[in-house]
Amino acid sequence: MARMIKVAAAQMGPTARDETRQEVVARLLELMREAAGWGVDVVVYPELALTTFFPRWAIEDEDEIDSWYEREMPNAATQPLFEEADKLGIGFHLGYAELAFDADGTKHRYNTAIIVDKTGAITGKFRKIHIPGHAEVLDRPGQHLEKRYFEVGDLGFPVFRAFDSLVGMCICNDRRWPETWRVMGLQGVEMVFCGYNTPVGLGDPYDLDALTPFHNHLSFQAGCYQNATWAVGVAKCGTEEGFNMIGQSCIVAPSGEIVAQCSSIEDEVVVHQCDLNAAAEYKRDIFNFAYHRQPQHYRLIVERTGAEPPAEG
Ligand code: CDV
Repeated sequence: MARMIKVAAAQMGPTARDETRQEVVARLLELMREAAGWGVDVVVYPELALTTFFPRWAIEDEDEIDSWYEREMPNAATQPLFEEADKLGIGFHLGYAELAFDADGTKHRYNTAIIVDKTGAITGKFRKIHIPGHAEVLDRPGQHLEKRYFEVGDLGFPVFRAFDSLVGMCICNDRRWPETWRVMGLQGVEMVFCGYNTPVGLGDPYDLDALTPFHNHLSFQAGCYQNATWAVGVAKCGTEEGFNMIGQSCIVAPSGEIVAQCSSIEDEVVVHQCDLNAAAEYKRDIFNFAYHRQPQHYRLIVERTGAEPPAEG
């Protein structure tokens, strides 16, 4: 018997630096209502969905830096999203910059995503692990300064029971790393939500712009296939404050096939009805980890070939 979950990738076009949270939330509400009209169970928004991609700038003023982060979730600006989700009976996934404080007042900055259920309650939280880019400004046309603004997430890659399925999250650069998918795959993940802001044209000396769209889909398709899971990959894209970011938001099946994809670089919703049993079939057969995957053999390979892990640095 089919086990269905209907998902929407709610891609966002550019967000201006001076766009308020309220203005952004109005866009998110419109996307949510469109998804609800399609009878969707959960709508997936991008990484850092509430603001422009501020890590492209080297901001010095602490108060200004703090202004890009959310101190609590929900808060006054985002509360309407939670209320609309409850009213429409739709879940959502939202990426945002999070300011967290220890009991002693120590401040932490994370690139965070949450899962919200159909009653508007937060049921899962993830903090980005693979923080890309640099902390210091480089001599090149564009910057990607995430290391300046975010600590490495401290929650691992948990898998949650949500929407009658096992759901995991990763954020943007996390999707490029096989261990991201495998850690969730080992927990039986059936559906992965991943928002991204992927720039092109920064003038990186190893500029691979022409391959960036290919690597985006390659990461999702390989991760899904090798770990027998669905994924929803959602971009914030287009020309934002003069910088270009790829679109290509997609829904990917456990076969590795893209079953839905955005065609614009603007706000756009694509929908797919996903049969979780398609994931179960791959988990039962070719990617039956318990049956076929034997980590003790990997150790033997290292011992017999004398292979050493590469040196750090
Ligand atoms: N926001 C990101 O994590 N962006 C990275 C870029 C910098 C490579 C990405 O993986 O798309």
